[in-house]
Amino acid sequence: MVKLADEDIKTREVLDWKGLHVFHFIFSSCSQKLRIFLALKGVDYESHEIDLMTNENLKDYFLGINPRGLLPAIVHDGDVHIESNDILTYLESVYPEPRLIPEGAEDEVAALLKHEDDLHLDLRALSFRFVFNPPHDPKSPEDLEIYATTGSGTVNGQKDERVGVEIDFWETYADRGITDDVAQAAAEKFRKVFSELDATLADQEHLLPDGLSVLDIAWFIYANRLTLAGYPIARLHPNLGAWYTRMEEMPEIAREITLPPPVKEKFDATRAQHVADGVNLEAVAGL
Ligand SMILES: N[C@@H](CCC(=O)N[C@@H](CS)C(=O)NCC(=O)O)C(=O)O
Repeated sequence: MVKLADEDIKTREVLDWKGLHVFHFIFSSCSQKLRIFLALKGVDYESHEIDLMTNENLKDYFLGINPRGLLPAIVHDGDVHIESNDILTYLESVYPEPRLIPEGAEDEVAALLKHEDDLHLDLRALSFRFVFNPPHDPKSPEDLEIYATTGSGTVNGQKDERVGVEIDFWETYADRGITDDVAQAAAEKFRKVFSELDATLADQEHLLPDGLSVLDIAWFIYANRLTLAGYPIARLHPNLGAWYTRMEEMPEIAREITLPPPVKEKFDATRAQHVADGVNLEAVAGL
């Protein structure tokens, strides 16, 4: 679990905060996952929105809380926790009801959540190429210099490599955008994992036999983002498509994925334009 050490945290005021504070952004998929989890648990929290569109995550203040500069992050009674899946696992122990990680399935859930996290940059690539309108601005060399040099640069006292991975992503994005090859490789990974999930859902309602769990929340968020990207879930994976429809009707979920106007209209227009130009996800990835 990634609870930061005292020396990792430069924004010292948070060490005195009481209660649960959540740093998040409306369109951040990992933030949506955390907000749905908290809504299902019925847990109130103090909300701190960090605007990823204006690089607020690269300001001293936020890098002083999460040296990785990523959302979400939480402060709970003065402790800082980062990494969305670690945050969910931690909060499950603080707020055990209703259970969203079944007893005895902790290791299996951890392995499957790691699989989900490993695909995060693929999800980001498909989001940037096929969803966002206007496209996400690249980060400038000056922004990336700030990213590399601000905050403690450590997680649990050790030099953290994650910022380097992020900077690589942003440099490649500034240089080449998201190429067809990158989009195809990402779509192929999702097709594989969605086929596996589809097989699991052939004879059960949720991804674990015991009922709704963090796995449903985590994969639903990915499926939602890919739907916005134009991935044909119901056509390629009928059981997953039916599960998706059941999940999106839950009020705790619907609230977090509803796009405010004019964002939905812009995303719809982007997809329609991509289809008209023959550069939509289905065409590019041969789905
Ligand atoms: N492994 C991390 C991934 C977090 C992540 O990449 N978050 C994105 C938003 S979904 C972010 O903060 N991006 C920073 C940016 O866009 O500058 C987690 O699960 O928390």
